[in-house]
Amino acid sequence: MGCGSSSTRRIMMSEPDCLFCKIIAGEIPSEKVYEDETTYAFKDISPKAAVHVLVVPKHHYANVAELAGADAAQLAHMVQVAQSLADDAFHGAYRLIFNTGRDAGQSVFHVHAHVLTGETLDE
Ligand code: D5M
Repeated sequence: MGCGSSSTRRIMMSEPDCLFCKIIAGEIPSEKVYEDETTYAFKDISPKAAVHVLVVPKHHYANVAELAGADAAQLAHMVQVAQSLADDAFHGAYRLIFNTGRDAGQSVFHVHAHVLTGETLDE
């Protein structure tokens, strides 16, 4: 599959009503900052830091637990992408957030890593 994200070839699954699947497909515009075979990253529309990027797998998973169970290599690859973005933006310092479940603030049910960087963050 390449990019070190998975040892087995996986068919990319998308959900017809998923906002992030539509962004990945280019059906809804986004400010792309990174893309490879398995992973897409774009600026959050409502940034909470100087640099706020969402890193998403192209394959649709509802949340990080589902992703971790199905493709741990993809999850590790997303962390590597986040690290690389923060290396460029802010000497490798960043906050990585996976909101999981509506009561924890998840509003889009296609797993995404919030990467907050580009400035010193409040504790
Ligand atoms: O995070 C969902 C995030 O997705 C939230 O920070 C806003 C962002 N969002 C929503 N729509 C868009 C578009 N169209 N472009 C870029 N960013 C977007 P959650 O953890 O699910 O609350």
